[in-house]
Amino acid sequence: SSFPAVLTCKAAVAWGPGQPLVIEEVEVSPPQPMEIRIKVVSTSLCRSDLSAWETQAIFPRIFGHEASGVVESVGPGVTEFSEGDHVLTLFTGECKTCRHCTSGKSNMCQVLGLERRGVMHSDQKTRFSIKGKPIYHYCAVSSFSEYTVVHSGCAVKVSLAVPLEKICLLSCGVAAGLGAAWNVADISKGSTVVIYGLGTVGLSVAQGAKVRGASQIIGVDINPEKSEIAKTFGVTHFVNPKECNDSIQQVINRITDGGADYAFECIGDTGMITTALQSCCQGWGLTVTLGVPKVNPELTAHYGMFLSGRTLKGSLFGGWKPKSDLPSLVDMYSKKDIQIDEYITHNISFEDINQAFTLMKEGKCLRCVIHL
Ligand code: COD
Ligand code: ZN
Repeated sequence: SSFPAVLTCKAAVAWGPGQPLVIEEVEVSPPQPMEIRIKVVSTSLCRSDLSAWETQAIFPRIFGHEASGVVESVGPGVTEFSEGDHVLTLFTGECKTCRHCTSGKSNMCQVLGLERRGVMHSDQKTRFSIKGKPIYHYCAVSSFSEYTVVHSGCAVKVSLAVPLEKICLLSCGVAAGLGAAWNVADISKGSTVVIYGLGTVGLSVAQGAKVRGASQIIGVDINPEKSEIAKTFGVTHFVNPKECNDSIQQVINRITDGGADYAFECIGDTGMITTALQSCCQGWGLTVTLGVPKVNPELTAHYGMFLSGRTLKGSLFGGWKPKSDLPSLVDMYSKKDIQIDEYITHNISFEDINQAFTLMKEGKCLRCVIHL
């Protein structure tokens, strides 16, 4: 096909922190070497988009990193994708050649890892502009746009048979939670699990624990409305810290006879990591962190926590190697081995994208899928 040209499309632009997004006409450059341009089909709002929109300083910007779409054109050197392929975007990529990608131990790609400056990995420039003025990216994905450009290592091809408007959730939240349960913690049958924060990420840890046959799955959340929906994903006990007279760790230690086998932090609050450590058992208790803290990134924990044999383990994207591993999760979904649809509490049209931000701020949704 002929060399792709600049195109113009609608994108939801954030002009400043916390300011409602504005649907604007943006210019999207052609894919550069080893990049692809994607027509976004569906994208969901993740808590990290909301946090970055509220707290970061890089503007104007196009958020969105949990998305599915169809390849519109490919840049020079791309052989892995062609026009019409169905893809999921990857907020942390996989180059398959760096030390981490070849280690067999890590998904922290050194070339295409989490991008924090709002530009493309290859040239530190943007592929979006309005009248020549650059519009910054988010996590090198920026899916709140009808078209976006990503590095070919930041997308994965998926079967044409699965519905793109559902599997976009595998691009971040659902996969992150399942991976934390299966890859990072490797939950064993009959074990006890406590999960702090019952958003899509925490409830995906719950689903992962249920699939592994955990005997108790305790969910902790300050939003009482999470109690009912949590059962759908396998949560057996719901604890609301606001309704406890004792400390949360005391409550968990009582329910589990001395602490859970595994604790997961899915709130993004470093104080909760200490509580999580205190609520897993001596000897082998494992605390896994998934959340990115918005404030106070430093941890405090008594050394006794570790002296008594507990472990604290960090993770990004559930330890999945995104390109190598996501197709198998898509297969599991098509065989109904994992649930995704149940996390979609709202379907929203692109023009109404700000509603998704409001719903998430108010704690009234799990995932809002935005249809472009
Ligand atoms: N105690 C108990 N529950 C709480 C508390 C508290 N103090 N504060 C908030 N909660 C609950 C909320 O009521 C809510 O139910 C839940 O915690 C958080 O859920 P959501 O829906 O807001 O967020 P998620 O599930 O989409 O994501 C939460 C993370 C913190 C995991 C997320 O923001 C994050 O950091 N993502 C992973 C990091 C990452 O990979 N980032 C790169 C791209 S995402
Ligand atoms: Zn995310």
